[in-house]
This record gives sequence, C-alpha cells and structure tokens, in this order.
Amino acid sequence: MPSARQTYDLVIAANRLPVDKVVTDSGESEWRRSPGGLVTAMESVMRSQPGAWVGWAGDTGEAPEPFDEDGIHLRPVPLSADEVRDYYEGFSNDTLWPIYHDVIVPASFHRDWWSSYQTVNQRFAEAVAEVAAEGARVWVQDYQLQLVPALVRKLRPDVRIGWFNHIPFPPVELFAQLPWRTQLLDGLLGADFLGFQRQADSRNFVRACRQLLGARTKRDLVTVEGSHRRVRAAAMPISVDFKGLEELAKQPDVMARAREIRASLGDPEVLMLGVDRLDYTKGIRHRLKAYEELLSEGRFGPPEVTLVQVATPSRERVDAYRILRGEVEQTVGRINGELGKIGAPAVHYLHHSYPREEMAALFQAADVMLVTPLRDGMNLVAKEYVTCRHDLGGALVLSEFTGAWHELHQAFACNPHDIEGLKQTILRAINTPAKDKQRIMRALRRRVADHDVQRWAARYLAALDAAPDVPRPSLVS
Ligand code: GDG
Repeated sequence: MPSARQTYDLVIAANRLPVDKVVTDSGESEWRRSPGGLVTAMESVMRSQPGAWVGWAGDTGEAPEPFDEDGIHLRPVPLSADEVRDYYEGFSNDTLWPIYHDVIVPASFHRDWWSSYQTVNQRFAEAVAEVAAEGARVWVQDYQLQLVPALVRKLRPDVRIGWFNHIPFPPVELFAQLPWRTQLLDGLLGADFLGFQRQADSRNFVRACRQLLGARTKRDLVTVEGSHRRVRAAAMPISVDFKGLEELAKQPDVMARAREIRASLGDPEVLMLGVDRLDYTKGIRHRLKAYEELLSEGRFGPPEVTLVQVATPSRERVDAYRILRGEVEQTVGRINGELGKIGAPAVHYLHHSYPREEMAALFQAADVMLVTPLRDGMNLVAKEYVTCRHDLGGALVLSEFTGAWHELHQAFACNPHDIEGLKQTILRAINTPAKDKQRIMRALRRRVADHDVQRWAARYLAALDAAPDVPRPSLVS
C-alpha cells in the first residue's frame, strides 16, 4: 500500500470512484470494479503509467481511507447526506442536467444547492492537489465538477488540466438562465483543454465565453481575461471498449442466452429493445407512444412483434424522475391492458439493472434497437448494440439528438418528437431487406471499431498535452 504522500502523474477526478461496495454472501463487504467505458479507457492509459482516481465512494459520511485497486490508486472524497441532496441530486441533477438537456423539464434554482456545489468542488480540488505529482496531467470528468479546473489551477499551477463533458453543452440562450453562469465558465476556463461530445457543444461553450464573459475567442480557442492564457475547446466523442465487449458477445454462453431470451418471449418475428436509465432525456415516452399507435393501428402486434424495455432505476429521489416513472409505468400498463394477449404482453417492462453478460445477450437477441433520446451527450447503448452484433444482424433506430448520430449516420435516423416519422422509421427498420441491413451494420461496426474508447482516451490526453496550441489535424479529426 503506497503511503498517503505518494503522488501520481495522471489523476482522474470524477463524481464517483470506479468501484462499488458490495456485501458478499458471508456478510463481509468488499470493493468491486464497476463496469463502464471510462474505467476501461483509463486502464488502457494507466497501464503505462500509474494513476490515481479521485471520487465519491457512494456512502454518505466519513470516506474510506485511500486504497489501491487493480493498479489504480483510489482517493475517496467524503460527501454528507446533505451534500448528496444539494450538490448531487440538487444542483447537478435538478439544475444543471435539465439546463444542459434543452430544459425538457424545468430546472430548479436554489442558492443553497449552489453553495453546496462550490463546497464539494473545492473538496475535490484539494484531493486532486494532494495526489498530483509535479507537472501531472489532471483529467476532470463531467458536469458535477465544473469548478474543479480553476480551483486546482489555483492550488497547483504546475499541473496540466483537462475536463471532459459527458453530456451536451447547451446553447447560450439556455445556459444564460443559470444565475451562476459566469462562475461556471470561469471554473472551466481553469483548464488547458476542454473536451466535448460534439462540435456543436464546444461551439456553444466558446460562444458562451464570448457573449457572457466578453472573452476574446478565435475558432476553438478562448483567451482568459487578464492572464493571456488560452484554453482550447474541441469535440472528442467518447466510445466503448469494442474489443472487450465484442469478445463478451462472442462467448458461447452469452449467445446461448440470447437464443433463450427469444425462446422465452415465444420466438417473435421481430423483437424490439430499449435500454436506458429511466431518464426523461431518453425519449422512452415518445418511443412507447409510437409503438402503441403502431399496435392500435393493427400494423403489427404480439406475439409476432414484441418490445422489451429495460429501464434502469435512476435518481429516484429527484421529483422529475419519480413523475416520469409513474407516467412510463402507467403507459406500459395501458398498452398491455389494451393490446396484449394472454401469454403475449405487448411490452416487457423491466425496472432493473442487469449484469453485462445479460445486456450483451439482450443486444444480440434484438432485431430492432430503439435509441430515441430527446437529447443525449453521446448514448453508449447505440455503440454497444452494434458492437455486440458480430453476426451483422439487427437494426439500429437512432435519434438525431444523440451525439452518437453524428458518427453513426448509416443508422435508421429518427426525430423522436415526430411520432408519425418515428413510426415510419420503425417500420422501415423492420422491413428493410436483411442484406441491406447487414451492409448498414457492417458500416456502423467499422466506425465504432476504429474509434473505440481506448483511442478516445489516447487522443484526449494527446490533445491535453498539445494544448493550448492548436494540435495537428490528426488530433481533431
Ligand atoms: C452519460 C451521458 C454519454 C444501462 N443499464 C444497464 C447498464 N447500462 C449501461 C449501458 C451504457 C450505460 O449504462 C449508459 O450510458 P449512456 O451513454 O447510454 O447514457 P448515460 O448514463 O446518460 O451517460 C451519455 C455517457 O455519459 C458517456 O459519456 O454517452 O450521453 O448522458 O453503457 O450499457 N449496464 C448494465 N446493466 C444495466 O442494467 N450492466
């Protein structure tokens, strides 16, 4: 176990540590690596240099002592129950999340939430400053930690600081609603390099700096008032661990499970699938509406066609999420009540979280994958689906309002607000000849294989090293 003084050349700061505490059958608790693209990506970059990860361990109150897990030094940051309520559920998920996702639901503004956000960001910055080696690279993740770049710079002017936004960055007209808009921009401008999912997001950020701070900007560079320091903001779309996930999907037991899932659903001609956190951004209600209309118009129905909707529990203490859950469950009940048959429900609704193997099997079992968000930074489910389809089967219906659509143009594109259009797209995804669908799937898979999460992390860090100078074109392609 390294001493508390040990420092690291690469430091990740994210709201959550990449581990979950689990209680084993024998009643003991242990840490288990939480699956996720970010962790896999970091493993690939930390293989050549040991790194540290600063984040919340998931329980309120005192934080566990720092520890090492699979070659990564984990530095837990404590959060009190009030801070989880105000910084996390409040400011992060009920103020910033709606503003950054087109205000699909109204945002709540509370000054005490903001105050908690500042306090927690300061705590993260101090933890980062403690574990970062001289001249280290510090990579801050996501909207919960937007003040951390400037706070770290103040404590440790020697380190290089990057920030990556996993969600969209809103147009200035929406961002300007935030009472703390200039503080958030100043916080981010503490970084050397800011990464976004789409070019539109980085452009929105640069425009916000120009219009709300009066900053000088030139293409993707923002000059920080008073310091002449330049910050670069560019698109760097995240991806999935293509090789690792494809390998999982090729395992015989996963493939057997896919067949078993289809059999247990009565071997439908068309199995449709939705997999989302139960979040209002994901367009679940719009998807259900289109599906319900197709059923009631007699275009198709169970048992020949059926829909499995996995809705992973999410943010259950935030009002908008409780309301959404009620609406979705009422709609599913209505669809099944009116349009289902004995032994053949029209929608199989699952409010659970599943192991990765089960997700890979579900992806393989599905003929049509419905990814219909109203707004989504990237949407990894879309990329995971095509990764799992090594058999070239299946069809991806993909909303134009996801970051993924900007890379996966060959997918069956939809505007989820246009219910009639969405219905037509679903029918097209079903009826397009298999050979054409295979050609599409091959192209989608090639894109994800060539732009996997390991490449994303490597490109990000190269851009961070090159900032603030405009990197060579190969870094921004
Ligand atoms: C944010 C941005 C951006 C879901 N249910 C289960 C499960 N999942 C996994 C999926 C996927 C991940 O969770 C969800 O990622 P998404 O990208 O779809 O969406 P967000 O959670 O909103 O993520 C998003 C992402 O950050 C990365 O930058 O793409 O736009 O909003 O990997 O497979 N995994 C398992 N069981 C489940 O039940 N094992």
